[in-house]
Amino acid sequence: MSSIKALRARKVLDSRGNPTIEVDIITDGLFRAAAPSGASCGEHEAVSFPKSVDECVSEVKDGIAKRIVGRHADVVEIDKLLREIDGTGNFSRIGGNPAVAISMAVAKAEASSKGIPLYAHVNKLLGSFGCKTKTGMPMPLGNVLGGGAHAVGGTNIQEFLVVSQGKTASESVFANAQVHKRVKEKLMGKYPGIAIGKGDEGAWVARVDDEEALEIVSSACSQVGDESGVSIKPGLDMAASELWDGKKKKYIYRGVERTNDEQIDFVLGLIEDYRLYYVEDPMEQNDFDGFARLTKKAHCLVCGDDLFVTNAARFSQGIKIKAANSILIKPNQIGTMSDMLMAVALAINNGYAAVVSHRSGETADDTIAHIAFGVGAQMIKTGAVGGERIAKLNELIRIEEGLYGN
Ligand code: 2PG
Ligand code: MG
Repeated sequence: MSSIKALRARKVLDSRGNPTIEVDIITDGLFRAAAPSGASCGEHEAVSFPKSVDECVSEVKDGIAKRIVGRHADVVEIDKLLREIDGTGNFSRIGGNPAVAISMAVAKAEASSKGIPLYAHVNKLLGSFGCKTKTGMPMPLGNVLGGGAHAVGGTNIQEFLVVSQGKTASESVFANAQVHKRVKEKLMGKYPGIAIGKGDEGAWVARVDDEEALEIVSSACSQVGDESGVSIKPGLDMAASELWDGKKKKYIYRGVERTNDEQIDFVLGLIEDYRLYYVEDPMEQNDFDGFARLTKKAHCLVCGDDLFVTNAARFSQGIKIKAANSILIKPNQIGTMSDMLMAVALAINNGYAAVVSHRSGETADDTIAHIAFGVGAQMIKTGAVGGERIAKLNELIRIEEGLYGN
């Protein structure tokens, strides 16, 4: 195992133009990682930046680096140290984003010291957390149309998603991009003259209502599926916490308010009518019971994002009552590779589908492609187009090429 000779940190841009942190770990080489940021953050997530990004970066350079330099590039040990330095349980002192950037960069250095790709190292680490599983190519889950917290003037529902299963990573990735294109053509055809923009993740944004949006996305999926021979299905991230009004105890849509029971019926109706493959966060982040009631009746994957926040303790609570059948895995929600892998291990050992995910604010960092392949996740949610999104999608194509040669 190599030792850490230096740690550098800096403030860099994310895809929304906001500042985030990038970290270099120097051993025999230079290993770099950058943290993403969410817009629709769960209230139980690690605190990404408790102070300004400048202050957090200075703390890493002036204080935390001194505790890390000289140690082995051993991600599990460094993760423990980060938790100890922070001491709060949710990174509200040093920040989940500085922590995750350090953790991911150390994991890369450790993989290199072992002479294996990052994904292979991730797979071994997962084994050490009690989950022996194979690596495997995830299906890309891409956001093609949206609104909510990611776009002003779009749909109520945050993300209209598409998942493709081609024979190769390349086929799947290109199928999603094709659906993205087709959705624009359909919007332009149906509403000539309508203003169409793009949201934070590169999904199209237009002033259409939720069911119309689903109509357009699901017909684009079947058309492109028929033309390409790839299996393509629609899905949703409802990001229901953003719709929830805790005082009224209702979900507030433009022109409609829904009680808990009405929300469950509404989502179940959408699942049936549009044969949805996947629904994320259909209920607000504290409604374990609503999630469980919906999951019992839903014939599709029901995924907890803001509900579980990649947190093994919250996830265990959900597993007990079958609150979902899938979990979103976002490394910066929990702050370290080790904690993230604990959540993945729980998922796989309990038959939950793991979906490794980007954030709406991203950089060109491609670590999640290795995580998703390394743990053999069912899906990787990382957009369909756009520089910071294709950084991950193209890395999947490279990983596949490395496996089989080309
Ligand atoms: C989500 C994500 C990513 P954000 O809700 O799943 O699509 O959005 O990063 O804004 O939380
Ligand atoms: Mg979500």
